[in-house]
Amino acid sequence: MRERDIIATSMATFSTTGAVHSEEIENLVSRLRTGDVRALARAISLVENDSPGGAAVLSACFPYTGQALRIGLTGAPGAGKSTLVDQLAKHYRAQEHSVGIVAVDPTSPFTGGAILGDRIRMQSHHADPGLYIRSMATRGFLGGMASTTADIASIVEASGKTRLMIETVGVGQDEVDIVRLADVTVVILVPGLGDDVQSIKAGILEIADIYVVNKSDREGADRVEREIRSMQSLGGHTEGWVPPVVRTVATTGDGVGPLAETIDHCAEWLRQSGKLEQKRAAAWQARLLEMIRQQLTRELVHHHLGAAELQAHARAVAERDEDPYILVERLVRDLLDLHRDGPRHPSP
Ligand SMILES: Nc1nc2c(ncn2[C@@H]2O[C@H](COP(=O)(O)OP(=O)(O)OP(=O)(O)O)[C@@H](O)[C@H]2O)c(=O)[nH]1
Ligand SMILES: [Mg+2]
Repeated sequence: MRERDIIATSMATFSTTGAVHSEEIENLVSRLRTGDVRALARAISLVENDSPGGAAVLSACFPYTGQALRIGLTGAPGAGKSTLVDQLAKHYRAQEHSVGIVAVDPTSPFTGGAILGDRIRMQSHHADPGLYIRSMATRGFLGGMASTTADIASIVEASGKTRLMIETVGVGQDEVDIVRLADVTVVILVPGLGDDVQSIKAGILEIADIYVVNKSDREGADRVEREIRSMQSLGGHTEGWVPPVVRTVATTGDGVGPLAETIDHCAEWLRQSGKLEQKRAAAWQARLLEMIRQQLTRELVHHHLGAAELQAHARAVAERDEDPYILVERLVRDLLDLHRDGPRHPSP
């Protein structure tokens, strides 16, 4: 199929709902495929704001995803993630890769927030069409952080990027979920934060494919590396892979070449061993569940649970006039019944 036909086919499903101007979306996705940065930004906004065209955009982008290598990078605030991501981007650009960066949680006190930081970063790459950086605020997404990040990453990838980096702060549950979107996960540690390694031990054991000791120009890099090694005796998260430790100085670029090689090596190992497929399927399983949850909520809100009704129910439940368990069951059953009898799914 020609590219336009592929996009048109995925559009057809959505145009029947009448909610989307399919031609406009088709046009938008064709444009972002040719590297039009404004089209890319607009497509992302549609999804980020949960606009009616969002699902259609994602569906039209979907056939063009799955080829890029997705690298997740996480670490404490100020660990040097953005600096390192920039260096990796530079490295990949020199290798003729096109690069997309999605930075999540820009609210760190260290850099005054990524809004400022990323604007500065954007400037230094300003004229490079092979690099796209998008930072996401952490305000309440209907679909949850991980799901929205995944969607945005897909759109960026569909624009033809072959290396996709997802940068997140910290190692909380949200980050673990986000990082699950990645093929290869890099956990960044730095010397001089006391028992930092110990305190985030559980989280990083679960997700790290590669450890980076950044700020290795500082004292204490040896100790961090030793701590990582001693934790590793407890076992890694992917069977058959012992996460390597790479030292870097992101500000000078020292160690960035070896880090890129280690990432490639890990990706190759994942591919060869069949673990990459497993990882991606597991990520999709979590995402599908999340998407179903989202869609049900949307339908519910759309059909018979407006803000006013929700508020009325909430008040009634708080005053013990209504049983929430029975209520929720009824709402969902009504929704399903509605669809069974409705025009979109006629009963046999
Ligand atoms: N000495 C030294 N400083 C570094 C190194 N890498 C980064 N820095 C500095 O550390 C500070 C934080 O770097 P960022 O790249 O903004 O760190 P980040 O992890 O992205 O920070 P947040 O996004 O705010 O969490 C900056 O002042 C960097 O210049 C390094 O290897 N050595
Ligand atoms: Mg940063």
